[in-house]
Amino acid sequence: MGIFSKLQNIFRSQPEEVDINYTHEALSEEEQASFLHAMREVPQDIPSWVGVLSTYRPEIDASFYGYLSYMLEILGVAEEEKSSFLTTLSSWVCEMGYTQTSHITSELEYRLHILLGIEEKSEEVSSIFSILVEGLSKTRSLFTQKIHRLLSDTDELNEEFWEDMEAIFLTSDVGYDATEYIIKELQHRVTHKEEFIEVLESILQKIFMCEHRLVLQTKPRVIMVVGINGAGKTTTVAKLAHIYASKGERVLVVAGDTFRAAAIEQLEMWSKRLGVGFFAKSHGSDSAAVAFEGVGKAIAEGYDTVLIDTAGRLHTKTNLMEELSKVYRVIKKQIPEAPHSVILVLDATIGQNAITQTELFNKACPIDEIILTKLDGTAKGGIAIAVALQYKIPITYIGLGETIDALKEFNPSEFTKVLLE
Ligand SMILES: Nc1nc2c(ncn2[C@@H]2O[C@H](COP(=O)(O)OP(=O)(O)O)[C@@H](O)[C@H]2O)c(=O)[nH]1
Ligand SMILES: [Mg+2]
Repeated sequence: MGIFSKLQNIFRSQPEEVDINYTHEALSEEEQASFLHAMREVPQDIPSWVGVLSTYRPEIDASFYGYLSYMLEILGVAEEEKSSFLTTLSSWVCEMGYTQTSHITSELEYRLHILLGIEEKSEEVSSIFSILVEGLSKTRSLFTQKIHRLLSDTDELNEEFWEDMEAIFLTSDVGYDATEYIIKELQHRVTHKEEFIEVLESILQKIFMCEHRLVLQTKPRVIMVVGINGAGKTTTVAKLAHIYASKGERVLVVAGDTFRAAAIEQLEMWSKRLGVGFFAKSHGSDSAAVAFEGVGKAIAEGYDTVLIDTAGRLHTKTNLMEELSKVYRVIKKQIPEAPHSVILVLDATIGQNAITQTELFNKACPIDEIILTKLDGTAKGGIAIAVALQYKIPITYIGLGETIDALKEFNPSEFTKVLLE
């Protein structure tokens, strides 16, 4: 069925009764009408429909399936397809232990794309620059607009101006130390407000240009990904696997988060989808052993790149940091100069906590790169500045969404330009 007839279905007068397992708590007529109305109001695409569903049912309960079933009905999905879709989805949700709709939106969208046979539209915004602009819109709206407003309201660069400017930096999560440093530099170098943006741009660019540690690259290249639970490690491993695989490399992903059974499955699902190698042991096994054997497999089977996902929390009383440094050490037993890179994944929405986390993880195993995730969902992109300045660790990529291609190489001058535009 084409998209056109699906749209027609949306606009047809009244849908028939939905009666499958999950809808025994049938929606009332009012509920149906209101949902149908909401579906009609939004742009007619999968992410928007899933958005409506998630507004109506933020929690995955029986009634969530009722609404989802009704949504599929509206979209004209045949009865049999619909019930098999709901059965597989609900057993996946159960296995993964998800309870919030927001946690499954990207998976749900992916499955709906397949079910409805609609092409993914992720390529629509082709230029990286425009993706950046879009992804960083929340950060920019706060940070940049405030700076520009203050500049236009100011005649002379007096004490009051600098205090107001400092407040803008602090509320954008640039952090106290970084703010102090930047303001001092600015006071030193800016004499007319016309030069302000240009000077700030050059200060920020310099902050972002940290030296990369140079490591002799043998094959396989071993990359270890660390960070707290929910930071976006597993997703980032998948995104990186996608980047390397698209360059024609043979990639192996290793499920080192043995704490959550769901984490292993999540990675396995990504590996299947991306067609990259996958290595895991059972849930609860020693993550250092998983890393050791994973790297062994990569050597034996001639992989180009190994990406090792790790836990962000442990079920035993063992200290997470000890566990990570053990993983780090056993990798070296396989290849002395590995891991070639330890990547710390930081959720940009956590603001100043990122500093504490960097400190902590850096003690467990020296961090070579930082990837900032969820910059699409925060007004606190200033944390990038704080982390880069404080630790001199390069930010190499930024996460701008949940889809597989929403990981962009971090380019200091581009990032600064977008931030200050
Ligand atoms: N909006 C947004 N969500 C992200 C990004 N990266 C990861 N996520 C989401 O954050 C949640 C946690 O990610 P996950 O990879 O499981 O985190 P982990 O516990 O560190 O492995 C998931 O719902 C991801 O889809 C990003 O760049 N932007
Ligand atoms: Mg994970």
